[in-house]
Amino acid sequence: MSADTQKKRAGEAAALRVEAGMTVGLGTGSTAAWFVKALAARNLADLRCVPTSEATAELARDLGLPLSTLEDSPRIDLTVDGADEVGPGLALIKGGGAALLREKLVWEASARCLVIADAAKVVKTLGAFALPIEVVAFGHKTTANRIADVLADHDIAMPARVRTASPQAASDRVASIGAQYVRTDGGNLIYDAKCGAIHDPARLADDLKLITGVVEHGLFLDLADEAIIGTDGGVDLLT
Ligand code: ABF
Repeated sequence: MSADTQKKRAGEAAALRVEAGMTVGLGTGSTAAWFVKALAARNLADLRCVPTSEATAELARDLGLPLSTLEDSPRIDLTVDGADEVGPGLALIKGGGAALLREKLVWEASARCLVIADAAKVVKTLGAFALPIEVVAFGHKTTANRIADVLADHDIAMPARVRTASPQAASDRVASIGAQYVRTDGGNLIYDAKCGAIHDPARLADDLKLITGVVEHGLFLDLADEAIIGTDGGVDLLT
């Protein structure tokens, strides 16, 4: 069975957790897209939906879901979102979709957070997936040097690399410095750190946040309440 079928199963199972009248955080990525589609199909009354990216906002709008903002809906009942890795204790790596900052802001405003993923996302140790780190564009190369120093303190030798758009996308844009860089909805850059294995996620998370120029990182720790994992046989629940 394909990963996409597993993602669809997880997304559809998560949509059944939403009740009429709820304020719902809508995640970003292909798994979250299955959730958004299934939620729209339920036609629940009096929903308020807070998207975690412009891409999700567009999808939700096209499907007729009523959108709100974090400013207008600061208390969210349930957020459903994907992840790049689901580790022990529901520690996550997120940010492959370059939406980690808005995602984390929505997650932290939520009473409950539900992760949805295909089976391959479940890992014993975080870090095989490169850790996304959101960095302000101004002076980003000097910030990258400071990130490298912190990674070295965590025995991670590989330097983080700035995420670039596909060559085709880059060539399609007006040639200007930085045009080839992936930009987040907030206009920042993403650096991806190939950590290999992260043995102390909490310490790494704290150290990264202390770096001037780092806005946020993709370690989501103590934020997920439950995970619905799509499998070939159906769905598994992790708490
Ligand atoms: C988003 O979902 C990101 O944080 C994460 O990178 C992505 C996972 O993508 P997909 O669901 O397409 O595998 O929330």
